[in-house]
Amino acid sequence: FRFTHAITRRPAQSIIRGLRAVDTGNPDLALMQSHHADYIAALKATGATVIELGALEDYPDSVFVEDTALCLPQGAVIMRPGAPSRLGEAAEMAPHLEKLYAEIRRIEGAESFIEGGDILVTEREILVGRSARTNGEGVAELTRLVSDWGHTVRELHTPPGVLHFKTDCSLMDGETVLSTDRLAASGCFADYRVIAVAEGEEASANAIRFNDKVLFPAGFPRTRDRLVAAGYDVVEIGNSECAKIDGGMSCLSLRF
Ligand code: CIR
Repeated sequence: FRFTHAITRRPAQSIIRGLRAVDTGNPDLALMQSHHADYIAALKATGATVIELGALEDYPDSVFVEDTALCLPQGAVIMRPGAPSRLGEAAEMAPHLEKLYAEIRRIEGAESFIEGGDILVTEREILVGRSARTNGEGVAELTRLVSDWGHTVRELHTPPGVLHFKTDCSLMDGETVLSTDRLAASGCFADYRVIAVAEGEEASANAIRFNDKVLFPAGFPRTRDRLVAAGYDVVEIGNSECAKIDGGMSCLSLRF
């Protein structure tokens, strides 16, 4: 959760065609841009360098850069998003990571699909939830790619109907995760301290610990209060527009 860099991408006008499980109306671009600016300012306030990439109109969901790559200390792995409309976003990210990393590896198998939103990196292991976007072949290929970098991958299941593994959980520090009850009930965090998301506030499980701050979606006061009581410095960021297309705090950046 200590990072010197983040990569973000400006939302495109095509964001109104962003994928969503349930249609509750299109995001308002101007409001999303304002939330996005607040998000970037919060990252920078911790002292990190933020690389802000330009909008990609051909990819409505490209603001959600997290899904395109996994950034580890030893190198970066380019993902193969399982959403057909998002597959090309990974190739758009690769040249930027090539400038920053000595070693880049790629998920390449024609049957392998994996999105960064399904990957939670803790200080001990990499947890990957299979989902509608991430399959067993994708997890197996990632496992092979990172093993000689010293990483262990543990394969889990994203709860049914939940977009990504990290839709329902976030790393708060080396031993603590924020999680919904429906995900923690699977026992996947038995070796961690778990802070439970308040009932009815499941949409706040996707937050990020970034250096000394926790970036947390606005509008979930009971869960926010639990984090504050646990000693975290919580910064609330508006997420109403990203939420309409199933996006949250982690999706909006690559962190390394
Ligand atoms: C999608 O369905 O792919 C986007 N509308 C939302 C992606 C959210 N990304 C993430 O959780 N890492």
